[in-house]
Amino acid sequence: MKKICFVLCIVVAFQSCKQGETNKAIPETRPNIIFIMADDHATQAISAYGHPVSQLAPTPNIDRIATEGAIFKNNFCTNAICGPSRAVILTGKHSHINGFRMNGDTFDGSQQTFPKLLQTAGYKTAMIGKWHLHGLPQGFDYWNILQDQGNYYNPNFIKVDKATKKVDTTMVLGYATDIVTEDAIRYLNDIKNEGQPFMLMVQHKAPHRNWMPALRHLNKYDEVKFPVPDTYFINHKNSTASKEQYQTVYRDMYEGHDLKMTKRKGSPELAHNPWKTDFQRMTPEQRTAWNKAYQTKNDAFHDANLSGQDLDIWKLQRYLQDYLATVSAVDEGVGKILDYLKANNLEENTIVVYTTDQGFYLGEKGWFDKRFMYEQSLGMPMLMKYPGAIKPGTEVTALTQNLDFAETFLDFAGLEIPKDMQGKSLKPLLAGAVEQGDFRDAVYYHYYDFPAFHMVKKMYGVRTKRYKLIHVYDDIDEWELYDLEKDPNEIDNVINNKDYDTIEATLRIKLKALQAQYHVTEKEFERANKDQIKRAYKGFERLRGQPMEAYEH
Ligand code: SGN
Ligand code: CA
Repeated sequence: MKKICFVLCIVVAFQSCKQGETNKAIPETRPNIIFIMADDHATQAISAYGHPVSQLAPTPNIDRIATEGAIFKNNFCTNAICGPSRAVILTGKHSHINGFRMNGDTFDGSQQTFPKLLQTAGYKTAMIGKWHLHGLPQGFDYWNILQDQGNYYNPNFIKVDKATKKVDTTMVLGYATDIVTEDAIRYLNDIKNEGQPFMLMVQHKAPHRNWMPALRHLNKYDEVKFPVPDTYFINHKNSTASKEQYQTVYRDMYEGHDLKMTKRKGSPELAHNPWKTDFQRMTPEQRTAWNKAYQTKNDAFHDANLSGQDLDIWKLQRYLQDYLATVSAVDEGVGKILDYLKANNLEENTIVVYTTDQGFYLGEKGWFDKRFMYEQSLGMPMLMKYPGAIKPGTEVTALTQNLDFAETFLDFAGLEIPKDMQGKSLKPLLAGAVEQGDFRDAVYYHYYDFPAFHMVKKMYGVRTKRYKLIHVYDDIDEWELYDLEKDPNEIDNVINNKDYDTIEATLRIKLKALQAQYHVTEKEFERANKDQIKRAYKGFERLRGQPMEAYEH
């Protein structure tokens, strides 16, 4: 007994000495950081931003972050696609510097990231949910990630097995958003008394395609009619890239996989199901509840016998009902985390961020998905609260980016921002030490993933407070110029309008200056092989509007 007591005393003494040292080097006020990121969550679907769609499907918990802290009204991504945005967030560097330009790339995990820097400085670091960078996370004490894109129902998670210390992939029963939230809360509970600040990344799969709501939300928006965007049936006469995309709701969504359409009940033609993986993952109970909800709605759809634009609008309604129902579980999860912080006295000293990897189209221009440099996908919702430093109700109108997140967290943690990071800390802005208009005069963008899913061509450009200049290249070579004040829907490409010649010239100079500032070289503008492009168009053409046999019932 004496011996045990002696060993215990030594351990306690050693630990308090270790903590004492840490505390001396870094002040105790270092905030905890909880970074919550959804996947493809449009600004239009967060009620704090006020868009009419979100008013019919409010997000009261996410909105709490805005009410208690700051809402960013002009936050943008540098490259509107999943993996690249995540790599920018981790490194504070543009895609061409961190090396992750498109989804198929592999993230060089050995490079500097903000979680690694926080970990070295004594933070406990964790990453739970969608990772999507290929390769395993580095710089985290704990991680538990969804395999690949992740599945909504009974998803596979990859983590290090505690007993064997080996990396293990296991199917976890339940709904992805809930599992991620629960693991985040369990983690917080495990570490809250360890005396170290923490940085936790909670990264949901929802509301990513194919928008499968939780069972409790399957009927949530059945009765809601969402507004049809003015541009839903636009003809894209001023933009070849817009004309040649494959992400139009009424042309490209798969009837089964995306729209959950089924044949009329009792129909004999329900056998073939190329998208059955999601469905097959479900338990019999889940599948029964799912079938019941959708078959009832689908029978009503068949009775209505819709065609033409009525059918196109019905598809938009089905898309939005499902998309927003998947958002509901995310919002509930955010509420649980906020409640946990409050109940455990962690609220005062914890920064909470809510964002997503990039914006998304909810029918604007007829589209779903992202990739383009237009407002819906270039824009990224961003909310941040920190009672110690951010005044409730703060509105940030400065041009900010996902490129700034790493720098901001390091700054709040009292660490030096490495010189090779390319963004700027948002801390002075939030403290009112910098005028909103002085923070940044333009943002730089570059999307590379072509030819690929949705066939959105490569493009780069510059956006200032009022104007946007885009160069679309690869199998075409086209410039687009928009006056966001006069034409917020970006349908009037004024590149050939003489009245804008001076503005265009100024934007071209700005674009060159940004490319020089961010060390962009000629090799970033390589074009794809022509045959490869042709083959891709053919391949994706075959996939357009896959028929409803896709879901078997
Ligand atoms: C999947 C989706 C696409 C989506 C990409 C990239 N198709 O391929 O619609 O653009 O992911 O999304 S699906 O039918 O498989 O859902 S990202 O968020 O990972 O960048
Ligand atoms: Ca995404």
